[in-house]
Amino acid sequence: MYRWIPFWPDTAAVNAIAVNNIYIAELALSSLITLTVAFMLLTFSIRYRRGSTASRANLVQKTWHFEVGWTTATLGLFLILFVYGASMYIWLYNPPPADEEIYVVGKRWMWKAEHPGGQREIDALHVPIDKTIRLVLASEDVIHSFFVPAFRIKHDVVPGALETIWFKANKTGTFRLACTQFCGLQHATMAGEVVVMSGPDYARWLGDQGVRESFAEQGSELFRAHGCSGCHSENSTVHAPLLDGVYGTFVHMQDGSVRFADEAYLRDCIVNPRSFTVAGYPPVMPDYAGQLGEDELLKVIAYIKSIGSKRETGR
Ligand code: HEC
Ligand SMILES: [Cu+2]
Repeated sequence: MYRWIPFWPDTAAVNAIAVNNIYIAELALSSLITLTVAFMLLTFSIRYRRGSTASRANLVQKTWHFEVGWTTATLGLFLILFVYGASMYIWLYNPPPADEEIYVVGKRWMWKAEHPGGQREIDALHVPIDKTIRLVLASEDVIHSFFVPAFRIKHDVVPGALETIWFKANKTGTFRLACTQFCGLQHATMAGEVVVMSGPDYARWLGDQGVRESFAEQGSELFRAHGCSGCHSENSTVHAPLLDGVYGTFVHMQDGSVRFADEAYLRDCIVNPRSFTVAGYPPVMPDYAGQLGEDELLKVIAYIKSIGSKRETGR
């Protein structure tokens, strides 16, 4: 419908439709007002041009009605647009429950994606159509920005933090993926493609990757190899919390604050354990900053997310 607008990019996700609609609404309203003002400007210029016979006598009665009405109407219209835009923003930045979660690591100069089944790919992202995909984004080095124009999603990927975004593709095909944060000499080459496939095609693709271990299983091995299980297990002599089902709960801290255990929290626990302590436990957890790569951290986090859902500790 809006294909006639020059340079209109592909639209291949529900997120993109929402953004299109806002864009169209803004364009329409701005055009309407600009045209109205231009039209009146022209009309009055012609009507009161030098030499015209239009009356220039004072108004019999001065009225503010026009002025107030016109200003309030435009203000109201733009406020409606504001509310509409803000609600869309909230919708776009609050991931709905995901059908699938994919981990993406930005690194000079590539995008590395890892599927829950353990399938990995570089500078490419295969996803099924009509499914809500949640991406957990991490950076290995500097700030990158994950951008898929056809989905209208773009999110900075900042080292030392985990970000999440979501999308739901509604068109099969291959779409551009790019980094939009100048991240060094080869920044321009930090690009790839997103391949949206039908459900069966996607299942076949996953099966063809020849992986043996799921992402969480790889994390479970790291969990043992790095000694986490030595403290965080039932038969440990150290008084450390069991991590079963901690993901998605609220955790009480020693200092009285409460934190929500999302991916970013779990990452913080591992690389930044000195900055806070879980209530009721000694602050003995070693600092793993620098010992686990971003990739490995994501695996350990995926493992912690995968274990248990009931906590005996009753926290
Ligand atoms: C020396 C024992 C020890 C080791 C080794 C250890 N931890 Fe911990 N961990 C603790 C203790 C004690 C706490 C609670 C106190 C605190 O927050 O520092 C904790 C807290 C945590 C929490 C927060 C738990 C909650 O209930 O919110 C997470 C997550 C965690 N550790 C993950 C790990 C991972 C992953 C590793 C391995 C890379 C690891 N830990 C290694 C002792 C340990
Ligand atoms: Cu980059």
